[in-house]
Amino acid sequence: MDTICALATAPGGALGIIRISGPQSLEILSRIFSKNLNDTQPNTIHYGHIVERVAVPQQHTAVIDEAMASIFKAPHSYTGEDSVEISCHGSRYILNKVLELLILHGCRMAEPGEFTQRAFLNGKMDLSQAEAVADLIASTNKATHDIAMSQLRGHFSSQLAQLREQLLKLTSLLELELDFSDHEDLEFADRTELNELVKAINKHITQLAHSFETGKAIKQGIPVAIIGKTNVGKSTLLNRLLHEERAIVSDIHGTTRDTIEDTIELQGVTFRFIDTAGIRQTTDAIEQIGIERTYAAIEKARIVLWLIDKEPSSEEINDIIQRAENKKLIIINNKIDKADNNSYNLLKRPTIPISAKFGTGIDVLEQAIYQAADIPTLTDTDVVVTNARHYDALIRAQQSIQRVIDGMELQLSGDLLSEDLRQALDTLAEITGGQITPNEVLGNIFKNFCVGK
Ligand SMILES: Nc1nc2c(ncn2[C@@H]2O[C@H](COP(=O)(O)OP(=O)(O)OP(=O)(O)O)[C@@H](O)[C@H]2O)c(=O)[nH]1
Ligand SMILES: [Mg+2]
Repeated sequence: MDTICALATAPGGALGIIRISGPQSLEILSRIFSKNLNDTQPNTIHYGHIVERVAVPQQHTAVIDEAMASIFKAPHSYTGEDSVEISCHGSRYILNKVLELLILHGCRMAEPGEFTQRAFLNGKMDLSQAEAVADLIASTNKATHDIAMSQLRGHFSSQLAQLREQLLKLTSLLELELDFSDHEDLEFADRTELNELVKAINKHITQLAHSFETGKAIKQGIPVAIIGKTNVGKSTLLNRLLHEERAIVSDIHGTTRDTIEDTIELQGVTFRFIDTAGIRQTTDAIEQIGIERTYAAIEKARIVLWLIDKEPSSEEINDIIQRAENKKLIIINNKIDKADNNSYNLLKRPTIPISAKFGTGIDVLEQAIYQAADIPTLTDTDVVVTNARHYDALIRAQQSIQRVIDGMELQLSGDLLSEDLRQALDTLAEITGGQITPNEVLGNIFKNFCVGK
């Protein structure tokens, strides 16, 4: 392992932090620091100067900055290696100069995520925890923060460890069965315990895989489509929810032709609102494409806000209710400031009365949207899968377990089931990187990290 360095903070602040990690950390630091810190105690902080020792035209020492150096020694550091954090002033010139000096004296610029990759390779964390570091840095609200924190603290890893234990137990029970099958009188082993165990494992994996739907929505923002006929006030509502004039509003029917998306936070959860082209019969080819996109937006949405400003026809009601099947449908009665008619005979469903234009009823609507999202109240040990790589592995593990269940129903013998069990174990181990992880997988995981983490 060589010694790497990188800027860990965004340049331009009052202070900047430069990180160094690797066996030569202290040696290289000492070459650019006013004190020799080669044999210093770990977990100490030292005040001094970053210096450039110049030989030509005459020997002198240029002071680059005042700085503090924090010293960590293997294995008690983030990466598990000897490491240093230099904090100095945040000037781009100073930070570049320090990096330049470090490289001159033997450091290499770190790749994105390389510090965390080293932490993984040195056993400081497993792969799912390393991924949680990136999620934590990217978290923008309480929900994404809580999930990343739970994963970083190893709650997902310990559930996987528990599954592993159970799978190993299952394997050994099957082996036991094989041993016994030498005795003729024990030909048909009692598989009650095996059955219960495999079903419990299946249930647990399925639960984890299912949480991905919520996890993905929380991470990317819960998609909410705003739909309805032309001119009912969809774009006005979008603007109202976003507190900005995002979409064009006019009294001309068919103003919005393409979908418009933007996100807001409600009670610590990100929602992605999609304003759509109003639904009507049209001969305009472009508007028709827009309406197709409206239907696609409904399909992708988790929540559908259907705006009306008068009694919808039974045709419209049937159409929307059919399209929004399996979605949370919220029917909104807009333009109540006009108060022409609020009595609906055909639509036998509750509506939320609002005036998008004047802001009436928006609080109630926001509350209804939040509730429709059905975000579980997460405790800090709850596990929600947010990573597609983990989801993929869980699904494959679940398929292996399903084959075990099917095999057991067919009374297959243990040696025929063990291959699928092994596969389930291996697949789950991919998540934590418990078995050798191919370099390209590691590369893919860490390339999206920031440099310096
Ligand atoms: N009085 C009143 N007018 C509203 C209200 N909401 C929207 N409007 C008006 O209704 C007209 C249409 O509003 P938009 O927001 O453009 O309607 P839309 O549903 O996006 O229409 P399309 O994009 O054509 O499908 C505009 O003149 C708005 O000012 C409301 O709550 N009360
Ligand atoms: Mg519009």
